[in-house]
Amino acid sequence: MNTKDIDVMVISPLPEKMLAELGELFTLHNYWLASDKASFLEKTAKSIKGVVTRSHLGIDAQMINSLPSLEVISIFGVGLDAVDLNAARERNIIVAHTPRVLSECVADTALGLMLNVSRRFSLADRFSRSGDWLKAPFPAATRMHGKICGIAGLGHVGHAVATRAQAFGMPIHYFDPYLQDDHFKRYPTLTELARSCDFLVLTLPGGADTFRIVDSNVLNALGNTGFLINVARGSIVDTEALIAALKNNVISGAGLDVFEDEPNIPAPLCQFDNVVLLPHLASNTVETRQEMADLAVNNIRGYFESGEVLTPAR
Ligand code: 8YV
Repeated sequence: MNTKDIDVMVISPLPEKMLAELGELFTLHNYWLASDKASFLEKTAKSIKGVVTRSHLGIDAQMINSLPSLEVISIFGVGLDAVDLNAARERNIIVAHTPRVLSECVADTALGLMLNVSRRFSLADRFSRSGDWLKAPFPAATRMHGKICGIAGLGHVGHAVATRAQAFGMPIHYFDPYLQDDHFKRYPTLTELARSCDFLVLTLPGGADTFRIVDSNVLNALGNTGFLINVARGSIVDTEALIAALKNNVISGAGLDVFEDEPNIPAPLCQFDNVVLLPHLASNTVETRQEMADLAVNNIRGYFESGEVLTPAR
């Protein structure tokens, strides 16, 4: 089926190859490139039938409602927290995203952060480069294997973290309000999970239900031998509470791939030697980004060719 006369708007930058593929399939309108967004919308809004956007930028109700012909939103990414799903539902607009294809890479990153904060690899790298090794040996760090891995959110990513942590001999404890897996020890609250574990790994979805649920109570429960790992969304953690906890040695350290106001990282976080900071790279490998791109393109193509997307948001 020829889809070339269908108008599709791209809201955020996308991988070059993916953009080229979309450009071959549809008439593309690159909102993200427009310097005057208002006049761009005035000219194009009426005819736009499909939107492609990245998960952490999403699409809000105002934008959805400014596109009267919109039928489908394809998200490059799994997170739905930045998409106004209610506004889409009200108009029967289909929303698709890219679950599963990125779970393994995100879990790899979680394990990398766990090892890095406990064994202090980033700090040791700075220590080695600076010549400090010539002055004194690097101090002993904390063992990871055998410690308790607490997973908040036992979806695909949470399970992939569990598989890896088990290979390190780590018992798995978890908190998930909806999902259950009897192989692992379940806790009814996040605070109880934090109290029980050595590494608290966040793999929950972002959004109103999880907004800043990692607060000072949870951090106190994690305690001064515990590490916080966030590969989910910055919004899940109360950043001020985390900074205070690090300042007062309430927790032992943190490994963070995501932040409340990305790409802005609060300056105090950069001061701590027991914190490892990453620029939201968990899914960012060549292979996984290609699989995400293929799925996001096939979702929007599938919708216009057969009326169905492969991986709808539920
Ligand atoms: C990306 C993500 O960094 O899929 C998600 O929800 O957060 C990541 O994979 C990115 O937003 C992809 O667009």
